[in-house]
Amino acid sequence: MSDSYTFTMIKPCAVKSGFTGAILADIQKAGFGISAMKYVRMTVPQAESFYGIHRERPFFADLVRFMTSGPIVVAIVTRDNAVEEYRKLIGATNPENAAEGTIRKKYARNVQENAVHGSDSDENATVESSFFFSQCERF
Ligand code: 3AN
Repeated sequence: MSDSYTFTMIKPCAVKSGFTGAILADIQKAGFGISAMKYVRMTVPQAESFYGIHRERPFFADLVRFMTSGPIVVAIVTRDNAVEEYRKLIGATNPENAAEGTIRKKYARNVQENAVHGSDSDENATVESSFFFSQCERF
């Protein structure tokens, strides 16, 4: 599918470590375009809502604390087969299991502080993109 998109976040750990530029370069080198991007700090209610699907998981409170601990970069990136290709580029959720050369292998600290987010389906890419971007912020 050409012109498909996915939603991504560069998480607080990676922003704090100064990896934003390198991660954006990896994303562009892998053939993705950027159709929306901004720098934000989520509030606790926003993070609880964004990660609502994980509300019952034992790591939920920690995840919300971490994701609100500092600014993040949110973006919509485009490519053919964007959701799947982006998940390949970032690697497994736990960096210990992430393939060599993937963004999480290179920049993640652990399963929670795992550098980046990527939507897991076209449906979630739509929901997550709309969570952060209005129509006039998307190009
Ligand atoms: P992914 O981001 O690879 O789609 P999800 O959706 O299962 O992974 O998890 C969302 C986020 O929750 C992860 N990116 C990570 O920060 C955190 N997370 C997932 N599993 C764990 C875990 N076992 N312990 C701590 N944090 C976790």
